Amino acid sequence: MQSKAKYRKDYKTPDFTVTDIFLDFQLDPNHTVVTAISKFQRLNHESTTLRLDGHSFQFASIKFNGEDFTAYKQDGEGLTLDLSAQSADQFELEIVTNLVPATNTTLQGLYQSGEGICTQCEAEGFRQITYFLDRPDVLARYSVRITADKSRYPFLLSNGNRIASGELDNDYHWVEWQDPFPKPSYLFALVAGDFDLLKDSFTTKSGRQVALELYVDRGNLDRADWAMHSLKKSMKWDEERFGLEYDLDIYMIVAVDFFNMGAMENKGLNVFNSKFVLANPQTATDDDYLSIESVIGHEYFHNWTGNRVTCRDWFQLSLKEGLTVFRDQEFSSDSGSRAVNRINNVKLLRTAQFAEDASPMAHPIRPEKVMEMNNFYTMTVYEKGAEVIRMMHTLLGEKGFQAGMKLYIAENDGKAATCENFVSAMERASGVDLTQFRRWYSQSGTPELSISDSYDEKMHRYQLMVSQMTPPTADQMDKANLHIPLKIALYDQNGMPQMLVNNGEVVNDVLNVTQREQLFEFHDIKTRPVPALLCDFSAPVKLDYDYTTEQLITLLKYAKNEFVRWDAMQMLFSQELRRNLNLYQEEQPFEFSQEILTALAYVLAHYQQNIELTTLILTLPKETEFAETFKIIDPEGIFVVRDFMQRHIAASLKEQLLDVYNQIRLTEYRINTQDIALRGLRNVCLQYLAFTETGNMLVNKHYLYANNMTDSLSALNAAVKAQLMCRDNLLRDFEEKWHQDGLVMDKWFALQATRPDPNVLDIVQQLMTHPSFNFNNPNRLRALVGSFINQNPRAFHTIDGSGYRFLTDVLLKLNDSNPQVAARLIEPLIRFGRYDGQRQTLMKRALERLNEIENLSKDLFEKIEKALNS
Ligand code: B3K
Ligand code: ZN
Repeated sequence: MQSKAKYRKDYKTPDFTVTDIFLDFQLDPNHTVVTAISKFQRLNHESTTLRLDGHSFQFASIKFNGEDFTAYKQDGEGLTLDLSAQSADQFELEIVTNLVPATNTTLQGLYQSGEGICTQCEAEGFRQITYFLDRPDVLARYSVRITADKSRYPFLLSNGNRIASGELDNDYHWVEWQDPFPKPSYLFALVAGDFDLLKDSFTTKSGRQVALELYVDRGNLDRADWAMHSLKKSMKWDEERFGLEYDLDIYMIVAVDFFNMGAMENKGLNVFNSKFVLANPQTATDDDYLSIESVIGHEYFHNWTGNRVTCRDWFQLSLKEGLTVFRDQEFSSDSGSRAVNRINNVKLLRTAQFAEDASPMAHPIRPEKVMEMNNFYTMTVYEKGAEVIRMMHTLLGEKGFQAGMKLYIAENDGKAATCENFVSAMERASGVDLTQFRRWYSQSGTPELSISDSYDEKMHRYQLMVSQMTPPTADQMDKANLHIPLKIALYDQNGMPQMLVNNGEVVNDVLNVTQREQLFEFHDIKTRPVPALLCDFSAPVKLDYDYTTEQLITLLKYAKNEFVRWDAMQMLFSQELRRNLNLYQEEQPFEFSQEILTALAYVLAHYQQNIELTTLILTLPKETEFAETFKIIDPEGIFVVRDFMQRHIAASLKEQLLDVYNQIRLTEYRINTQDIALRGLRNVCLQYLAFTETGNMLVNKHYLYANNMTDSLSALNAAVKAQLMCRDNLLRDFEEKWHQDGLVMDKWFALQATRPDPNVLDIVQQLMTHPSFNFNNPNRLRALVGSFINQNPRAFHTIDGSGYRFLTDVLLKLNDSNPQVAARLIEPLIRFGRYDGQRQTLMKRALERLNEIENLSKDLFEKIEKALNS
């Protein structure tokens, strides 16, 4: 299907809208009948044709004001109604469609998940349910009536309030729902099934009682508490920090096993990937607990930023996603350690988002051109989008920002808004000029800041010369100067921060970089300072400043700012890797700087001052993190050098690592910041110790004594990565214990897929026939195939091309069953520009093979076309 691209500049307000819709579902997995009765309103009085979106169903009939209607044309993507004979501006359409949820493997529209039935409508899935004005600027009031077999589907859910229900013959029953808030079709949801239900309630700050209902598969009630706890915490936090209160009397969350992404914020009825709901100490790791809290928060926060104020068109997606990611990041930072959260978000941005900017899919956070909207739920729209919001927060301060939020919501509540509406509210509420700042919305690519400095000993004057440049991207050649907030600090040789003074006046630590080249001057600086640049990653840019090892070690040891300390270590690791990669390519022996080892030993010795930070500093960047610092990536070389670094650190610091490992003793498993931090540090020590002589014994014991998934998995990971003797036994034990639990087995599949063994691809292929594997379940697929292609770069990029052929075979199959997941998995293949000629040729050949198939989905087509034309 070669459908056309849409452009942001072509936006037109709709000629018609729908004010009310009544949906009747006669639910059955093999034959569902949907009757949609909508009240239409003509907005453009000249218009005589009504175009409705719709596809992938059996269309039965259409009535206009109760009469059979035949003046329409049907095509693969919709229905065009000829209304030239109809003069009324208000009319009713009744449309009947037939669906087969059981065979809908796309997991969009209405589909079967396990024994239940559910929907996923964002972005354009509602058109797989009925013909409709399936665009976010058409807001209607929904009433929904669901009829189904009662024993199979005792729970029938939809958005809003449950207003009526009844029993029918043959053990059928029905329920009617009404959502008082007008909403776009992408927020519609329906769920039917048999569940265990966890009930609770929340009293809002104005004293309203909200019923909270969490639906999980039968038998999973013991894994539901954390999600419920997180929901209540989110509701409270949004009231306290943003002054935003929940609006309906009920909030429901349903966990399903078959889901294309993380979760969906449907009004009053969130549908979640069970991965982001279910947790108990035996099945979930500390990281799982934290991501559940963050995703539950994210979807809840959408109720205001997304649902009450929605997007005018899909080009504005970052309006709700960037802002809501910013809000969930703040939620996590207020709950745990701000620095740790910041570091983890920056890691993600620097690897995944920077890589996207450097790929054929580069786009601004507000894209200009889209073929398949599902392809734009990206790192750029979400994560860079959140960085853009964060920069506004930095420029305006919390007070100015909250004033902007208040104004934005007051002006746009109940409406479909644009990114411009948001920026304009921020600007008017704070008085800060954001004219140049707006370019972040239209310019793609990762800006580069080159900084040099000079110090005048006599004058006690320090200067920073800052220049900015954004290299061209696949989508956009010419780049303009951006408004970049650059946060800095100046340390003296003893690590004391210096006051920033210019001509006797204290200046802000956030410098406004707005020109191609700019000079910043500081006075009364007594000795040559060590600059900490881009503190807290104050802008999503790459920094180029020629740090010496000594300067970085000073920052690592003494900087007040935790982020700066971590970032200094990242740069030290990078320098070390780069140096050794050159040696590797020249076939020279490796070297490891003694100064860096001493610095690491210093950090480890002071771990009690900041346990979490110690863990993060000690953690060697992943291969993919290192890879992103190169224009042309050598996957084999990076693996070999990183492996050397890991073994060298382990061997040099083994006594100290073992000491810390032994000092940390936790008996009971508790999920709180302190214990998570201690487990984290103990486990990072274990990962290194696995590479020493006592590794096998320690890891084996760690696994045996583990009373929680964090520790079990950490041992298993160490055994696999260090290829220990105990590995096969442990893997087998884990499999025997958990083979019936898909979510837990995902951890095992992911570990198998990231084995350093030379025959890992054979193992992965074997595992695709494992009884716990299911090709149609995106979680399983992401765990096994996704981990192999994204987290095992050396194996995926094997020079014989076997990794590429394997992925192509998977994509050929997925193209038919689930194009959305296929388009996610194709990403590493379209990024061939980052590899040597031989790999490039093989990767392109794989893409050409895909390009030749007849029914290529537009999800894959859009990406392949961009890649091959780049
Ligand atoms: N809004 C959904 C994502 C929908 C993705 C559609 N392909 C979840 C979220 O961002 O909260
Ligand atoms: Zn979201």
